[in-house]
Amino acid sequence: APQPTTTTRTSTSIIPPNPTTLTTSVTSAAPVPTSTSAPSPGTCPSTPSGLGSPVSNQLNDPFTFHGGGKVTSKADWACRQAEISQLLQRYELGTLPAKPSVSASFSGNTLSISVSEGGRSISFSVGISGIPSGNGPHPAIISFGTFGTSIPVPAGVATISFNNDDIAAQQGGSSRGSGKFYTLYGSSHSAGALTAWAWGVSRIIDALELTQAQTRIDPKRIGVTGCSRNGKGAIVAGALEPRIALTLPQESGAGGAGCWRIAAWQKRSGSNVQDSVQIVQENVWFSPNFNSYVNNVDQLPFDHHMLAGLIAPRPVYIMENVDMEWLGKISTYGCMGIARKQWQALGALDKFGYSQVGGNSHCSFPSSQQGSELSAFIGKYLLNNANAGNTNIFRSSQNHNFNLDNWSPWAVPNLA
Ligand code: MCU
Repeated sequence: APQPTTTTRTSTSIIPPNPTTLTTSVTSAAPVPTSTSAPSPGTCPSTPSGLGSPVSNQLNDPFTFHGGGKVTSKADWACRQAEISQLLQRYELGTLPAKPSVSASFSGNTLSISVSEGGRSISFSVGISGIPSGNGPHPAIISFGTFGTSIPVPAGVATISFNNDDIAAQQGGSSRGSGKFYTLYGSSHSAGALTAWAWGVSRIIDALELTQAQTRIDPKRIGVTGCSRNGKGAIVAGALEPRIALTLPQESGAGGAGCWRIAAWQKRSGSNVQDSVQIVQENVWFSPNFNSYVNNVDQLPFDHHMLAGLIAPRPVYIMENVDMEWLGKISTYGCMGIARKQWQALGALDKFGYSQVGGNSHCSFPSSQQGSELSAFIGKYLLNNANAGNTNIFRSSQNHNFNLDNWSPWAVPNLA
């Protein structure tokens, strides 16, 4: 595979054109992150407004704050994650609303969820199947899409079917602003469908916390999965909701496990990849705010290795495909190979899996990923079986000859 040339990869410190038009407000100190390693209030550096620098076609340094300071501890990392989340929301995903008021009831395998905010309310429900017998509490996997999950869920783990399209429609450009999320927050809310779905996943977990005695589901052992467009949903939900214990995106491709800059570089050399320019024309997965940046992704203060890094050090197992360039075979391999450095920094490589194989049709689960990979992740991180197998995985069935270090010219600190 082609590599970035040094001449086009060394631009640094270029101030983006018209920075004032890109700046909405000065953001004060980052909100206190909700991850388990959250530092005490007031300890995070403030995030300067604007896109910052450098503009670069290499992948951004996750270990340097937007204001320039270095990440040198776990507490810094939690601050940096909160900052990265804010930047992703500001320029790409749209705003994730604060927790609204939620009530829930469980009857006949249906969990009914009512949400209200600012005088408006909506309700939606999810089916829970395969709840094991016994008091538990038992783990569960939230599966995007109404037609069941495409990964095999083992006995002992329930499946929660999430009709994500009901929360935010994804029927092309005309579905912008449709769905229950927008009924609640208004059709011009900045959130794209991915953010709206992550909000829906959070409300399911709120509801599980309220009904644990009835559902017998453990809200602390919840996985999330989905394939393709719904795989993008799964990785964004894992990134934005720290209560997700295991993130399992399948064939999420561009806009999921793929990096914008890698796809843009491939596109420049004529490859038929899905890139930022095309994806915002195809569907409403992202905020309309992202449209201003899709033609020059090099100015973004993040890429999707940092979306994935919002999960670190929680466990993630990313399943991808080598058969179709459109699905981001190189952009997901490079992006996640570099994302992995965040788990490395945290001493948590046993919580990172990336596995890329071919020969299966899109979204059908290949058996080569089951026994020693998916089962190991679910066994260890949802079923609490420490001996479920190796979960330090980074592999592709193809050699892409892609130099991960050339794309990530920054040091990996030891934050463990
Ligand atoms: C990989 O996810 C998407 C892809 O981004 C789209 O370009 C294509 O139209 O659909 C894929 C998908 O969701 O397939 C089910």
